[in-house]
Amino acid sequence: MELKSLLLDIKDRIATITINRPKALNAINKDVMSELDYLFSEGGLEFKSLSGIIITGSGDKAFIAGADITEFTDLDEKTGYDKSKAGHDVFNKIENCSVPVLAAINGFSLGGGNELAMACHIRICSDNAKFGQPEVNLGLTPGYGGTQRLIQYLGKGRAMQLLLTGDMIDAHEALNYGLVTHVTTLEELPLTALKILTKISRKGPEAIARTISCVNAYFDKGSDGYEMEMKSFGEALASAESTEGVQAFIEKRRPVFRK
Ligand code: CO8
Repeated sequence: MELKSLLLDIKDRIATITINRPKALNAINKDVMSELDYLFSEGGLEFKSLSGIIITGSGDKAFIAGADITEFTDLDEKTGYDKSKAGHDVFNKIENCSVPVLAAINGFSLGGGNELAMACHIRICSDNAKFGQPEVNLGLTPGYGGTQRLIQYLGKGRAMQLLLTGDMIDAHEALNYGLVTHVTTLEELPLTALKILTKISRKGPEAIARTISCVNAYFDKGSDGYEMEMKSFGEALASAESTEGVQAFIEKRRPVFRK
């Protein structure tokens, strides 16, 4: 698939996906969503050859200022539901990706943009970043998981306040609330993102994938995360990856998990 609204750069096993609509503050339109869907589906990114994925926005003003509001005028109840569901499906693929996905938030992270960031496994931001779910200003509710995922990071009280007021919070509040784990300058944001993913790339890739699944299971009402953890531990223990990891510890050397 030819990418029109996303830029893709792959270096040293780390893919950087840049939402590239700076004039519309990188708002998620049909193209952005279908291109993200393509990248995170079979036949898109080759996850086996990757150790991390960064999602960021083009320019120095916005990560993503929401879904593209200009596309809302043609929607009705049925197509609105369908569009919301399509977005949920894509963001679920990102959340369940076997390779860690990090949102490098370089400015406004609003509405559907913040919902995308929350579907990623790790969020870091620049000090100019602003976060919010302003859908109520438009007489709308979040439609890409905001009511469900914001609670996971902020707790019900803070999430409810942000969702009901449509207020924005700044980078430091987001750090205090646990929505992001690092605040850096805009200039240092890409390097900080790379450092985190490079550190993870030295760990066992199967262990990383299993850990992501177990953590996600906690939030999946249909899964028993404790049971999954026990099963995962047994499988990990029987794997060639853990044989190498344990042997390397005993031999006092760095493990070689990837050829
Ligand atoms: N959609 C489309 N265009 C946008 C969006 C957006 N979400 N945000 C900004 N733009 C455009 C502006 O229209 C403007 O375009 P132009 O230059 O052609 O007039 C350009 O980007 C620059 O924006 P501003 O001039 O407004 O820049 P400011 O610095 O003055 O303000 C803000 C920046 C505060 C970010 C402001 O642009 C704003 O409030 N944007 C809208 C934010 C918003 O409400 N986001 C939530 C959208 S709803 C949503 O995300 C729901 C997700 C679920 C969808 C479910 C399926 C339907």
